[in-house]
Amino acid sequence: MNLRLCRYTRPGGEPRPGILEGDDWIADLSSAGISTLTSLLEDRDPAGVVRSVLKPSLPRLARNQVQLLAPVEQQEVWAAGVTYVRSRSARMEESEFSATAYGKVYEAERPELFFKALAHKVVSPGGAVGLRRDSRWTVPEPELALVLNSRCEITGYTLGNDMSARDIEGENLLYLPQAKIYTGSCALGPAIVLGTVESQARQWTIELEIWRASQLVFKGGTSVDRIKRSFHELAEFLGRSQQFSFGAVLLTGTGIVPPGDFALAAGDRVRILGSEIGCLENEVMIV
Ligand code: DO4
Ligand code: MG
Repeated sequence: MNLRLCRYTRPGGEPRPGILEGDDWIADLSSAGISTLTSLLEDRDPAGVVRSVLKPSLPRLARNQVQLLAPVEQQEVWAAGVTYVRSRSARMEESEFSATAYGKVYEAERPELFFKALAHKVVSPGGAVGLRRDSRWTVPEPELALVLNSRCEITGYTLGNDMSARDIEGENLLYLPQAKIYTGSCALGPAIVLGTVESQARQWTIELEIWRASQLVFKGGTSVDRIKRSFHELAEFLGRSQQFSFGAVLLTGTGIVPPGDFALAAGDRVRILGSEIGCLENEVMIV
């Protein structure tokens, strides 16, 4: 059974690490002396450490009495782009001047990697992701996220939403940071799956649902195995000549892009479902 490491808080309390058990329970790891995700993920075998403390005597909390937080503490969040054929074609269609750059980066040895968010800006499960007020065409990008320790080793997997303003991105490649980095542009969660190797994670699927009032206005899915590059390759490039003292989270790119005439609206609900990981659900708000 996979272990799903989460971060949660009770009203007025400090964030704590826990293990999600089914849909309804969280085992409190802080009662076993594990006070942060970061320290656990630095261990050579985080799944082994958790298994050794996950006893029936460990206190459990009902999930509906706590608030789940994004499973990130001081880690920077980075993202890879144009790792799926679907993303390459969407980018080439939206941009008049930069189509060649997207075509080239898909084939190149060096991947596209960009900074996405500081940990304290990441939106938690149930929080609101943002729509820039100067964008008319924003979409969610549901992505598998690699959770890396300070040695840039993959310690687990979570889900991420790389919210993207396609009109701003498509206007000029140099506007990419504005299209990608703004209030509420990155959500992570609901948990980090530990103890899984790349070959297993590549069997997973990711699905996206977008709800407007009670209508399902978009549904799509992809297989993680459609990612062109290996996870090791992406992590290795990120860690080249760059130190992450607390580790990092690396989104691996999107393979699901809604049709060109679809744009998110305030009040929409975005649900990203990942095999083994769970569901990352957020409401959309103008920021
Ligand atoms: O260069 C554009 C960003 C691509 C991206 O975020 C993705 O493919 O997921
Ligand atoms: Mg993306």
